[in-house]
Amino acid sequence: EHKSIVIVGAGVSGLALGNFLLSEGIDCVVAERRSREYVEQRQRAGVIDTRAARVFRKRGLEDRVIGGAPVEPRLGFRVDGEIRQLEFAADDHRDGRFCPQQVLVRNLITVFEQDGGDLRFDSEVSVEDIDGERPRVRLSDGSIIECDFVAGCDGDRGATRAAIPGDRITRHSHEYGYGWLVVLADAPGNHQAMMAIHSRGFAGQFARGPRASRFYLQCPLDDTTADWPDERIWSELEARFGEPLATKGTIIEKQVVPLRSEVYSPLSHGRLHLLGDAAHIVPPMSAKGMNLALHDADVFADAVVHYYKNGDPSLLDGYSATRLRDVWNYQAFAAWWTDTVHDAGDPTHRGEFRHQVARADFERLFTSSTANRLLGEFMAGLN
Ligand code: RFL
Repeated sequence: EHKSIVIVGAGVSGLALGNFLLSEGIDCVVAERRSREYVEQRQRAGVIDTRAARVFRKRGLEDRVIGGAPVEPRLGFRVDGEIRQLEFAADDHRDGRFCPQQVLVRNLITVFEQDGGDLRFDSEVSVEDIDGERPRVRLSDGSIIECDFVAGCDGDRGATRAAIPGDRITRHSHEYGYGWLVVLADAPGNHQAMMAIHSRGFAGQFARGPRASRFYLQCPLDDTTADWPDERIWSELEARFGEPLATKGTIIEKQVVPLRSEVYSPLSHGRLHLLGDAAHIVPPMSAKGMNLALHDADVFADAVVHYYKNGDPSLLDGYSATRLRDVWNYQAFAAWWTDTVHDAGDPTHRGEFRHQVARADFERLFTSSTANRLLGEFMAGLN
């Protein structure tokens, strides 16, 4: 069996890429290790930024793929219990959508299959000969697919990046030194986004569709979920927000995640190209993980189309450098924004100097239209 492109992983980047290539008539297959049910129910991100939404519009897929309410051009803060609304230029945010990741994923699967795409669930992939002219992909049922290029869209723990010899790829990483208790609950919020800057630590509530919320609580890296019984979660959220929660609901899921940034370089090796979490990780405070994955898929799809339509590999050859420029720009934003909202509240983690600097950075967003505009641009993906 031969395909032009084998896409490993049916997450956001793999499914978006599959749809982009299919709509251009390029023959591809998406192979996913997990079951369809598992992939369709995996709840993570919630915001499609303006840039990513415009990618779907440009490719004629906006109406079929994107759901959810428009992103409101404001963030609600509680700073030591005081209500502070941060407003952004509405134009930059008009096209963004509050769309839970699993809704986007389900829609991408539906559209791909309706349009005749080849999508194989329960197919764990390993890759061979990525250096050669004809890379091969082996599926868990024993079948082998030969291809021109492999798109590694298999996330942080996938098989494709692991197939690159260690001396041909470098991992650049940064640990922020704190974690988040990440909670998913059946609890609608009053706001799309509410965040607490507080001496007890950062807290956030972000809508995930009309009925569910993601809650985040800054916590020490060595905390475990055993340290966080449900009652402690609710009382700590209320202490940091300085007000009662609209609804508490049922906690569906909780986990402790360390906040970190990671970039791999280069993103291409032979005929393998990495996209999404396989290529880079951003801390969740930036809300860019899903969006960078979509931006990667857009740029990579253009490079592939250019190669097949014009016989010109230059965009594919430049894929890594093009994306790394953009990825570092968003890592810079993610690192600054993550440290700012944590240090502005918590003076203990990095000391009084960092605390005061972060407060100054945070206050400037309310007093300087230039600073405000820059944050708004990053949030919209337009910088
Ligand atoms: P995905 O979505 O993880 O998909 C990778 C897929 O590859 C499959 N796979 C394999 N398939 C075949 N063979 C193999 N050998 C395979 N190995 C793995 C996996 O089963 C999976 O289906 O990666 P992708 O496409 O790169 O997309 C990245 C995004 O999913 C990720 O960046 C975001 O979810 C990150 N993220 C957030 N991003 C945002 O933009 N905004 C947010 O608010 C946000 N919140 C979050 C998040 C991630 C979270 N995690 C990871 C726990 C909140 C959480 C809690």
